[in-house]
Amino acid sequence: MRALSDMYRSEVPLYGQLVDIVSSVDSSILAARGQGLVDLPVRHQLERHGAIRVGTAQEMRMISRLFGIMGMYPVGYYDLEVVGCASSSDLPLRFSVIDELELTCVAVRFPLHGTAFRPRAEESLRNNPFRVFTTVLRPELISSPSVRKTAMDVLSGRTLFSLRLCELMDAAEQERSSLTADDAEELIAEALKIFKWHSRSTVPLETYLSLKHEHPMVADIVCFPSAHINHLTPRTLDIDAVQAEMIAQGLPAKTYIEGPPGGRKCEILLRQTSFKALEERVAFSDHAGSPSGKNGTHTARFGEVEQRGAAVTRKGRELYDRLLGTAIALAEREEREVSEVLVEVFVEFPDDWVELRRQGLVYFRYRVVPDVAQEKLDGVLLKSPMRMERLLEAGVVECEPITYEDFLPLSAAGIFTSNLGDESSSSDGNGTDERKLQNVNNGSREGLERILGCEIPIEIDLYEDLQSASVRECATKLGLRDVLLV
Ligand code: OOG
Ligand code: NI
Repeated sequence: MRALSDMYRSEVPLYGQLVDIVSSVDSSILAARGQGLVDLPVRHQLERHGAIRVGTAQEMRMISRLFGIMGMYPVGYYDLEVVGCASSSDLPLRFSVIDELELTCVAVRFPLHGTAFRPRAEESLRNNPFRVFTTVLRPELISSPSVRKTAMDVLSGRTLFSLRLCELMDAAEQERSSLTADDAEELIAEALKIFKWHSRSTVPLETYLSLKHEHPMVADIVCFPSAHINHLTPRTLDIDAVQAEMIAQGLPAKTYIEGPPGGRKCEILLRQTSFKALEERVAFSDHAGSPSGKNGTHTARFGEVEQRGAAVTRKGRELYDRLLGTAIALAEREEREVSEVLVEVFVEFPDDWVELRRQGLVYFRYRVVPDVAQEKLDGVLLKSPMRMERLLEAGVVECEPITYEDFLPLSAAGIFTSNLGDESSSSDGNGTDERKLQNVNNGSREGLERILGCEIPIEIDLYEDLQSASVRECATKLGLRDVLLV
């Protein structure tokens, strides 16, 4: 991950500038608390997420193996098909090509779906807080048969994984991995090649333009020799401050911060902002794949920063989605800033940890207070079934919100789509809001699972499991059979 971050810093200088802003903002926040960067949990300082887009099922399967070797596994299914259904200059979407899309079309669908590869265990997340949002092209959603054929032909000739990388991966996957330290280093060096940007296209300019006309994402995925990482996102303690500093330093930042509104005491889910994609020079090939002498530009990469809050329960997510949908629709109707309306509408989302817990809106990790005083234990009559609330009140158990480790690329767009009238929604016509939302959730999860050869866990289930495991651990420690959350 460090190697990737270094590579990206040298490729995209603005990324380096952003990382510097984040560390100075975080330092001042910590200084105000009488702390320094060293007091920040290590994972905060290292934490990054990146995104790549691959072309074929085979590439996706190989990427999944590679990430598996690195301790990262698929979590959550993201159907991007619906993202392109909406179009508004104020839409909280962060795709690098969205500006082009806004200009040209209303009903373009993103022919992509994907998952996030990340460590699943808490312990591993502490050591390796890295995730890669990975999407794969869905050729069946490319509307033009000739473009589809071209795309598949070009992709079939691409080799993302070097022979040496394949060998090293095979060795790493042996039951008793036979990789030496040198091999591991070589594996990382070979793997980095997959994520590197090449300012060279494998196709002629006309091919690039025809794919781009179908969808800029298709051109981005198909026309280059690598699955270049399109952004690498650091995590900050205060995204509003980072945003203000980005603007002050003249970075091409968006003005809108996506996700829940700012100004909350209890941060939930994920807030993100980005800066615009770079226009990069590209040298195009001729039909034989040699340099053609023709140059052009491509917007491949953008910058993003995020602030993470608590993981919400299903009930919390429903409330979040509903409020976000209401805010976006209201902002459209009244021609006001979404961010301003969000603050008003989100008054309905409790902003107090106790309230969030009691209403079952956020997941918490519970633990018996270390070295809890005997009189406190004596103060509660420990017998099953015991209510967690009682243990918390008595100071026998403490809790903290569980951090949200996943993404929200669809909530906004999905809800927005469901709030649009039929005439402006995409091809699936006049389905009910619920039906559209179901589409958002289902997409082709099974198709992706087939490619990956495994089930993709639903992110909310993982938080639920974490919470339940922490409750069980408390019960065991206290010698109780049952501790009830509600
Ligand atoms: C997917 C980006 C998704 C996020 O932060 O939601 C993502 C892409 O542009 O390939 O990284
Ligand atoms: Ni991102």
